[in-house]
Amino acid sequence: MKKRVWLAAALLLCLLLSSCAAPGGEEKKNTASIVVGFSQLGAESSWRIANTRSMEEAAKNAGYGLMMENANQKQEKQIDAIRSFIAYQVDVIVFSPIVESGWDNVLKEAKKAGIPVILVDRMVSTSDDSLYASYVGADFYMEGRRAGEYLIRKADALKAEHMNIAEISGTIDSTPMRDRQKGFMDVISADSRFTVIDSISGDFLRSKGEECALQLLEKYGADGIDVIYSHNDSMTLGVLDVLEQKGIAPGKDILLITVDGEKEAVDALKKGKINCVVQCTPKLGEAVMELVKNLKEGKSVSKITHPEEGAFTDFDDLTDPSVEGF
Ligand code: GZL
Repeated sequence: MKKRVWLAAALLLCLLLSSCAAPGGEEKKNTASIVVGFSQLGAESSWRIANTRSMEEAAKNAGYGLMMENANQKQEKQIDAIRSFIAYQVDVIVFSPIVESGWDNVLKEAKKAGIPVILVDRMVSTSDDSLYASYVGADFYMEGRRAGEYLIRKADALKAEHMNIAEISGTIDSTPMRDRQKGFMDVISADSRFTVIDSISGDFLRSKGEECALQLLEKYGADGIDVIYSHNDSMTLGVLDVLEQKGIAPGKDILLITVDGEKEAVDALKKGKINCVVQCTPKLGEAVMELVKNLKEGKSVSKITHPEEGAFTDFDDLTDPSVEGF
């Protein structure tokens, strides 16, 4: 009798185990078998940290494996990471190129290995756009235009006859730096009220934003600068600290225009210390993983995907709950 009971239990166990391997189990196994190699350029700003978090959460929610390498602002480390993803034969390579140039060779290696590449956040400059399947990220040119359009509106409201503008740019040769500068200049350069007196790079870093502010104040004095246009909040917050240390009222004595939309910057806007925060969402992870899914299913994908973005300014009702940072 006992033997028969054991036998029945063993049979039941086999049936249970085999049902676990049923379609549900296979589906779970299949999606978990998709591995994404992600080369993140660094952790230089709150934007970047939020972007990394978005990628990690989206991969987890999709059930994909994520191999992430942080390049700490070094292009050569990104190239090494991409090569390791090729050697590992990941399903898709995703990366945020720290600068636009110098990627053709490694992207040709990925293409030869038959591994699709998705660009997230930043673009590459290449004559062969078959080297990447898709780009997901902001339209930085429009962000720059929004900054310029705000300044024209502000100059009108202040009835300003002339304004000296100092630009603190992001990482040289990066897509956000190039296009935020071009968009801004395309809007303001025809307006004789504005003179861009200087443009120096703060590399998207808060510490370098502070250094740039000290350098500009040393060179032009507080009275020689009416507006600072800074390519990201981290640098702007560094500028804001320096202005306050020097007894200069940010947002009043010197207008501050910034890009990203992190919470600390939006809070400063609400306190009147920053005048315009152009939004640039870091939450790109879901869009990237949707592209991964479509690529693996052999579906065609759009070459470029821009998220919806806008700007918060001191013309807005800043008590509105929708005015918030990431
Ligand atoms: C923009 C992103 C920029 C952010 C910075 O999409 O590439 O890099 O504006 C970040 O904060 O360092």
